[in-house]
Amino acid sequence: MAGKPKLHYPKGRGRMESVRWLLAAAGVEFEEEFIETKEDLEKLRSNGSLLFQQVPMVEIDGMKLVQTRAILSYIAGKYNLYGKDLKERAWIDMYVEGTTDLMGMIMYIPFQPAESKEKNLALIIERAAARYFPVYEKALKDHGHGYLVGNKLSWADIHLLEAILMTEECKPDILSAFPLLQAFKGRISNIPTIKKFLQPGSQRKPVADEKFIARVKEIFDM
Ligand code: GSN
Repeated sequence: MAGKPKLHYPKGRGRMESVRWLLAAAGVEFEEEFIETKEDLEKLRSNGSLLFQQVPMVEIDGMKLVQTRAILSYIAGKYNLYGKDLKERAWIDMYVEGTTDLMGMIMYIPFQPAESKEKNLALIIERAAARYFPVYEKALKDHGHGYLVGNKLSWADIHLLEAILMTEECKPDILSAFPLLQAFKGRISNIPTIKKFLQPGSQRKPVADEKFIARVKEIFDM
């Protein structure tokens, strides 16, 4: 029996948070080795653990996986969250790329100059409300199974819930015009593994604070 996956990343959300979400939703226990300093990162680089000298990196099944998308699709495939055929997989990929784009915009806000933050936040809210959430609302309406793809939980649903909660941190009433997304949020949040991850004390990470941003800038020479 292989050991638990081990996640290598700073102690905050960033690109690793979706990996934490996916493992937690799949009911997989995982360990985390936090990169606290530049030296911690250098150590991983110099011992050949990072294919492109970057993190996230996840040790799983004897591999040292990098590239967030590759890590996530391996986990989704392994834990049966990646559709039943190529067509379902393509839909999951499209939905996941949409939520990745939305979450990517949110993730970069703290790293942007103060003067552009307000404008960028307004753009995120506009994009969520006009470009992304209408697509997921319609998908739930047309599909009618309560999930985005197929008739069971997939990576797309888990990623969408993560994106909804992140967007609500920017604008708490963002779902007011999306009744099916509201119901989806309630339903998916109540899946036992996800419910557990949403409770205090889980491995879910909080919104980045000033201290974390400063540390990340130091570690990655930003
Ligand atoms: O998606 C991925 O995992 C890669 N395409 C990008 C990974 C990446 O940019 N990692 C950053 C830290 S996490 N932040 O966004 C990184 O390791 N930066 C240091 C570097 O030398 O690029």
